Amino acid sequence: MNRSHTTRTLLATVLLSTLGISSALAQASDMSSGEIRKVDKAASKITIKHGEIKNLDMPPMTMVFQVRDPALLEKAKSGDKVRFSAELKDGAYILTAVEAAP
Ligand SMILES: [Cu+2]
Repeated sequence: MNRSHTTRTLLATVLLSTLGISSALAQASDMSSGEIRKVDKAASKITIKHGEIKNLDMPPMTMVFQVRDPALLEKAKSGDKVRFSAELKDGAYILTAVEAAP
């Protein structure tokens, strides 16, 4: 009885750490590359000419993203080459992270 409990606990631990690793990898690969074309602070929107966005299954294009984090709006400048993450929420494309392209 003790042994099987230990085995189950071990399995759960292995499973959890595997999930943790794969979600970290998923986050890293969810970054897409692009170039900022326009920052509209009043409307909290940023236009990005982007490459393929794998997690959104989107081909390269130039489009407008909504921004919920004011810090992103402050940092972003037209012409910046960036890596970014975006998500589809309530029918809107939201920019969730932006960093300078390596
Ligand atoms: Cu797009």
